[in-house]
Amino acid sequence: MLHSMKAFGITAIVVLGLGLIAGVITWAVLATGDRGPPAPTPPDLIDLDWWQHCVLYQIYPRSFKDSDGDGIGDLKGITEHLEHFVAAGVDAVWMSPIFESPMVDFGYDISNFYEIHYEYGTMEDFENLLEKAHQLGLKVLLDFVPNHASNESEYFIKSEAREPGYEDFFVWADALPDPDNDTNRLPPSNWISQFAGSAWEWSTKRQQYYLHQFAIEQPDFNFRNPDVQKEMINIMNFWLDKGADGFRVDALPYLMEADPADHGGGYPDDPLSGRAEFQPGQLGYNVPLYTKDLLELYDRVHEWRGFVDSYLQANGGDTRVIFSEGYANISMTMLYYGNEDGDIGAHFPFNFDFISDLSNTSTARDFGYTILKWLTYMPHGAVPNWQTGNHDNNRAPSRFRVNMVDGLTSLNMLLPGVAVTYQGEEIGMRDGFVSWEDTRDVEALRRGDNETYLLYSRDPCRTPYHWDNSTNAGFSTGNETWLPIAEDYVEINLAKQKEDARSHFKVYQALVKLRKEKTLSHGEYSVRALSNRTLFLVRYLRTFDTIVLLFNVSELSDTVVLSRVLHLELPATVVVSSIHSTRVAGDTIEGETLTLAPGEAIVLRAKPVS
Ligand SMILES: *[C@@H]1O[C@H](CO)[C@@H](O)[C@H](O)[C@H]1NC(C)=O
Ligand SMILES: *[C@@H]1O[C@H](CO)[C@@H](O)[C@H](O)[C@H]1NC(C)=O
Ligand SMILES: *[C@@H]1O[C@H](CO)[C@@H](O)[C@H](O)[C@H]1NC(C)=O
Ligand SMILES: *[C@@H]1O[C@H](CO)[C@@H](O)[C@H](O)[C@H]1NC(C)=O
Ligand SMILES: [Ca+2]
Ligand SMILES: [Ca+2]
Repeated sequence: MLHSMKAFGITAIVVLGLGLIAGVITWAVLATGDRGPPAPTPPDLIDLDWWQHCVLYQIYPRSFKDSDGDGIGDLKGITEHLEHFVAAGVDAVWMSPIFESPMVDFGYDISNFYEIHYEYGTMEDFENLLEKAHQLGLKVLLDFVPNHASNESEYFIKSEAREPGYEDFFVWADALPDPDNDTNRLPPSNWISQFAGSAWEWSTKRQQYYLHQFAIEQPDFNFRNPDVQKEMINIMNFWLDKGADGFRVDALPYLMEADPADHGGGYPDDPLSGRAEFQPGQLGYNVPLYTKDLLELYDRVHEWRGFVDSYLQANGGDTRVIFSEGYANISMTMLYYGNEDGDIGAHFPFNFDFISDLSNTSTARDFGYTILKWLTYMPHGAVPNWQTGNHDNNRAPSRFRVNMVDGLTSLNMLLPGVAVTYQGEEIGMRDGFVSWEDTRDVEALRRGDNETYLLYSRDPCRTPYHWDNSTNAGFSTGNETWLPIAEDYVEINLAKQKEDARSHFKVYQALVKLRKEKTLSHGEYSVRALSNRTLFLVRYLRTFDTIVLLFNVSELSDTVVLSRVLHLELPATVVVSSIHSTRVAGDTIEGETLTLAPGEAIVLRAKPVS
């Protein structure tokens, strides 16, 4: 299967092999701090493909920019502001779903996979967006949501009506009899939806249950049906033909469920977790043995990778990519890269470890451990990626501490591989407060009540982008916005940060610029905790300057001994520092010790290792 990918695998292996091909050639080194033209690329450093070291920015279209005053972000708003990505130094954007949808789950419930949602604009608006983005040198990825459709999609309506060709498009099953009550019916299994309650919903029309791993309005496709598999390829093909550069693929761990054929014709119950803190019907009550991480789902990912690779071969142009989304443990996550049989999967699975494994109580040792976890488990030759937030989780400055913003951006930008930015992170946006009355997120509404909703709500990280300090933060000229604007927009906004001498945005820009150096695109890395409070990340590549990040992740100041930082030869020069640091770019660091304030991060340029 998928022979066309082999070439990619080999390229990636060579690229990530990086392993300092033992001092092959010595290049003239430019003096630190006095930089002339960039050193030429040694012939043995392979050119990376566009995605392998890109800065990838997630746009949440509903909250990016409203062009027509209805309080909802839209495609024209994005198109008008594409220059922002160029100014920031972003290479590629991916947009949360823009397709026709009843918006129960804000676009993750798609009713027509081939149309643009009317609140976001028209197909022409999308084509204009794509054209301008490409002119500006930006790649544009779409969100592909294969697990489910909206129950208002033609697919579901036809399937519910048992129209030939669609009858088995979704996962339908008969009710089970209730042994205690002849007139009652029971769902086919005890499976629980991600948004709480049974994952099975009764259809009066069809007199059967259908499966929905997410909301009742999001019936799961039946991936055991070859027609469904074909339709997914058709959808991808349609958007690649439009010019999309690839896909972020949604919710993959839930793609497939146990096959009744393997279980005597019925759907097996998930085992109970036995955890007393969960009530029946609450996520966590069951262990999702039959509903999550099924090995067969990876075959679909391999197939999609094969499709985008063959599309490239047939149509030329730049590589079309697949970045997979799924919250799973490290071994199941790594399988998205491919398996040991040589079936290559996604270009990479998104790395959520900064979100799932770390918080404001994490020490520098926890940070080091988490970073090395991914790099340790990742298959040889694969491309890592990093991110500290997205549209499903509280924003990083709110989960960690606000004085850590620049340090987190530094880690993201200086670690090997792809740096992912969630809309607003480049200016250090924090969670907005969203009252119960203003709550729109289906997960908060279905899992929580007016007391507990903030435990589940994804609204706080989705409040509109802060362009400036004008009404509605410059997001919209309307009287109302679909979610409230976070109150701190007067202080935290892009226009101000462009003016201020030091700002998160300027730190972001400086880091993106630094990323272009060969040390960061091609170099080796070392990550280590110097104490519970401070960690270092060193990037080095023989005759290229060594780049060192020191980051105090704690609430207390910390004095570190610089001779313990691998490959750091003093004096070194500050290139970037967090905005509250007393050090500024150009400062020389030469003492034996260095004291870092709480949350402080500094990035140093030092002599090459050879
Ligand atoms: C979709 O599901 C919701 C919730 O059960 C229901 O109210 C609505 O009528 C359904 N729509 C269709 C077209 O079946
Ligand atoms: C039996 O089930 C029916 C339908 O769900 C319900 O209306 C009825 O109250 C149940 N009877 C008993 C004794 O629980
Ligand atoms: C990850 O989950 C899978 C199945 O969900 C399980 O078989 C495996 O042991 C887990 N691995 C780790 C490292 O926890
Ligand atoms: C971490 O954040 C939570 C709220 O998100 C807060 O209650 C707690 O005090 C914080 N802990 C530390 C050590 O900062
Ligand atoms: Ca609008
Ligand atoms: Ca599924």
